[in-house]
Amino acid sequence: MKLQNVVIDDLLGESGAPDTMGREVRAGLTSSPRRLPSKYFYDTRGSELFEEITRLPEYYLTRAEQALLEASAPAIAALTQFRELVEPGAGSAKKTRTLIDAGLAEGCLERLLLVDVSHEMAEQGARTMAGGYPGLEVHGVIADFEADLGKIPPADGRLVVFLGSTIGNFTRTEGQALLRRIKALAGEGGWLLLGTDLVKERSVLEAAYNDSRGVTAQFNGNILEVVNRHLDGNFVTGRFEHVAFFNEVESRIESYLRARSAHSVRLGKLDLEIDLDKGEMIHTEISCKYTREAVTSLLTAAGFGIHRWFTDVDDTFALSLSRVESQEP
Ligand code: AVJ
Repeated sequence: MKLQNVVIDDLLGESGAPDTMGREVRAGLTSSPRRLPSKYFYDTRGSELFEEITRLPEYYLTRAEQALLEASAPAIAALTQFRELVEPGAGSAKKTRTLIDAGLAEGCLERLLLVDVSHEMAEQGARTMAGGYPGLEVHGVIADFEADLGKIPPADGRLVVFLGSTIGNFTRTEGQALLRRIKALAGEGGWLLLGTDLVKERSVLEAAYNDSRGVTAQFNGNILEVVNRHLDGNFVTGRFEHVAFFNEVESRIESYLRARSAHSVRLGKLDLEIDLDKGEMIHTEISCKYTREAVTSLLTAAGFGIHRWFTDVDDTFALSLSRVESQEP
């Protein structure tokens, strides 16, 4: 089917260059403690495993956020009158659809801008949406939201959505920098809908990252397969154990891969060999958990002002709707 309402652009810059991953992996694996950038979880298999995680009984985040979206989308559309919906990062179509339907019902929405680092996700996502919503103008952009957001032309009337507690994968400093780039994308008077997981009982948080079926463990281990494939490595996933716990001081889940025994790993493309001790951990992810004050402070520091705070009766998860207050850096 030939669609008339879709345009795809590739803006992927430096960060897409083949040696970027090599540089980042070398730096991470030779530092102490060793670490791997969590963005490398998401190859095709990793994205499938994450989808599976969202359906696990222990992983409450996605369901809690979806329920909040369904309850708040009409109010968000009525308040913001958004003409363009912008979604950086791989968003599940379900979330986006809830907001699109509300924007169309309100009569304000005209345009959809989907940004993804993966060529297939951006193109496929945009085409699916264009087919499903023939009245919408759909723009798919291939870009890394950590590096290329500044290349997307500005526009008025934007609502940028950054959902799924993806912001939680960044430290406060990184998160603030990312929110400032999102602010530039949102434009003067633009809006941001941010999804954040909230601090709660340790047992609930830890269960969400240590599911009984071991899907999260597979998801964590998959990062080694990604590294192997791209950098000609010989990591053996079975030689590592999944470790995830709540660090209360930092208010975040920290995930690691722990070597079950001492062994060496070689990355051919990097001409790098690392010697791991028994029990040595490779840090793979942080998933920050917020209080309302922490979200407010993060948004304020980035130049946004909170207009609405949507949460469930148990304070499981929050959606905050905020507006660009100042484009000053
Ligand atoms: C998609 C990044 C929000 O941190 O909760 C799920 C990824 N990691 N289980 C999260 C994830 C382990 C997830 N984010």
